[in-house]
Amino acid sequence: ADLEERRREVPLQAMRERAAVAVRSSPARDAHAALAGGRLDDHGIRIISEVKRSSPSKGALADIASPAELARRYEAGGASAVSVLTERHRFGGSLQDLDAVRAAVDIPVLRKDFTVDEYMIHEARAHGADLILLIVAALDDSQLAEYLALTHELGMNALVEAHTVEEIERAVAVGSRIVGVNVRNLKTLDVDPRNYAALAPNLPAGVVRVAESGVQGPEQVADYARDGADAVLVGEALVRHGDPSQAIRDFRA
Ligand code: IGP
Repeated sequence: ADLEERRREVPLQAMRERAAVAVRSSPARDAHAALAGGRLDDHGIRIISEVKRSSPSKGALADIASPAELARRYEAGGASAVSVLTERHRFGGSLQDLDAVRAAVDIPVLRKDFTVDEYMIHEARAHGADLILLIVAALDDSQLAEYLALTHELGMNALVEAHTVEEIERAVAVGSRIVGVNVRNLKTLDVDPRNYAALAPNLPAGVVRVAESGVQGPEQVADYARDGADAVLVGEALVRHGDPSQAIRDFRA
């Protein structure tokens, strides 16, 4: 169902209560710890593996019969987190997909959607999300600060997504702890992995650095790692791969 419909069914105050129940019964998993680089005995870069049925630029990507099974394969391959698209119209996702994935794995789960208000943040936590997406380009500074604070209050982390130097600066200024650089141009939808190297020097030490989009194979993952990314978010290449566990092992080799 769409946001307006969901709001009628479960109004804000009721959703707040559901989130509060979830905070007590099923606290958020620490996505920041899962994505931060550093452990010497661990190899390679962290992978955030996405459950993505379709996209506006490519249409249908994969017929995912069981998001839970796919997420279990991601986890078995060594993924550090799972991203689940919950937006319906453009990405074919749902909150049911989020519920199913959260119940299937032990790693942190990202609710991937266009967060536009407080309601969606409570809703994410009520559905088990450990991490939410905040897109800098879609929010003003006070919304960004407010939504980040609420996310942290609910025990979650936010992946704060930027596309430009200015957006990185705005993300950092409000205290983001995990910043993603999406190499997809939002206007043209063109993907250029070189954008990561160009923008990454603007990410201060201390934030977890995530490279988003544009991974076709191990080569791009290695490039992002060399350019200092702690983690990389991969969708299409994994949902299209016949053996997603092996794909992740290859990415991290
Ligand atoms: C994954 P790709 O090229 O591996 O499928 O990209 C991810 O970066 C992409 O799904 C994404 C996205 C978003 C989707 C990044 N930011 C915001 C929806 C909304």
